Amino acid sequence: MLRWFKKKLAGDTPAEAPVTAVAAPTESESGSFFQRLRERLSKSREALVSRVDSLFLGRKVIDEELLDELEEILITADLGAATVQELLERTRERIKRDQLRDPQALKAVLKQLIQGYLIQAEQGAELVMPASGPFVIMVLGVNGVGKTTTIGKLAYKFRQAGRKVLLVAADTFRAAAIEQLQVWGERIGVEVVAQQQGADPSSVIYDALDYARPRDFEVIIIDTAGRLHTKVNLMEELKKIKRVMAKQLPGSPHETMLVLDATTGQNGISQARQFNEAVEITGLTLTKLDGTAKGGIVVNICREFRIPIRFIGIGEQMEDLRDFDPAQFVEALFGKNNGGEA
Ligand SMILES: Nc1nc2c(ncn2[C@@H]2O[C@H](COP(=O)(O)OP(=O)(O)OP(=O)(O)O)[C@@H](O)[C@H]2O)c(=O)[nH]1
Ligand SMILES: [Mg+2]
Repeated sequence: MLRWFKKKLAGDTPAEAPVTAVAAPTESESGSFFQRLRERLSKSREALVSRVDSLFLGRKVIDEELLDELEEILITADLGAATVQELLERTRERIKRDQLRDPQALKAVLKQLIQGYLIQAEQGAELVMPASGPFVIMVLGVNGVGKTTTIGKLAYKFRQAGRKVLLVAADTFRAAAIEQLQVWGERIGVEVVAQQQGADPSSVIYDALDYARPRDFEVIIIDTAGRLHTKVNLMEELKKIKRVMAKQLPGSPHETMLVLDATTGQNGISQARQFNEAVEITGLTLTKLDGTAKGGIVVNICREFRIPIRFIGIGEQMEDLRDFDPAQFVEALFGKNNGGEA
């Protein structure tokens, strides 16, 4: 849990050190934890792995026809055309090199290649914590993807870890956005800084950072609007917010987190591209992986952007935000029984 900041928040990491440590859950915790993840990913698993299984059932050889059908499954599972092409090319190389004949071996290769994409996106992307002062996370994404909910869940995680958290309601555009954050704040027991609807988001944030300074907040999470009058406005607004923050608290935001809704599939790719061009995204959260068959999008995103997925949302409850762990994710998709089995 809280893999990427646990150490620093526990106060035992040297300043400016990358944070990598994981607090390992107990065996029974990890068992039920993993089962829940598996359960929530069941639609994606059906769309990808169960279909691959039925394709391979009873087949003794790997031939072009089999590969064609595999291609179709991968495309349908939202891995994206370019990713699928590359995946198949690499698969063909492996078949040739290792002289693979057995479709089951092909499944293992597929799993390995997919995991490779997910791990690759994580490399060199460790979060460097500030030597002192609060850790500031700016959360963005188009409307309805789950920003505010993710912030609530994230704040809950930090609270569970005993951290002093401040939420900032910088979505001043949408009616009820401020109250929604306040409701989360109350539910979790964390403070929320807000002004009236229509206030300038940058000045809300400015005041919030001012407020936080003498009060020893350890984590500040900022909610932003998903929609303004135009998309250009939104991007310009976000750029401005970043500038204001960097000036007031050098180094912040320490994390610019884009939230993407997994159910929108390939659409998420173009959102990531646009936001990344405007404000340079440092981490992703993928929401609504429960109840969607489009989980393959995770692979596509990792291959396209090399921006680490920090968290995945697998439900609407407070506990339904998970650290994204490539090995665990692939296991939950491909695995038969529990964490240990392939
Ligand atoms: N099933 C499921 N629903 C989710 C998840 N994350 C968010 N939601 C739901 O998605 C809806 C929109 O979530 P919000 O957090 O309000 O989204 P937002 O990005 O803040 O939206 P705007 O403020 O309008 O831009 C809510 O009904 C959430 O409960 C998730 O991981 N799984
Ligand atoms: Mg919101």
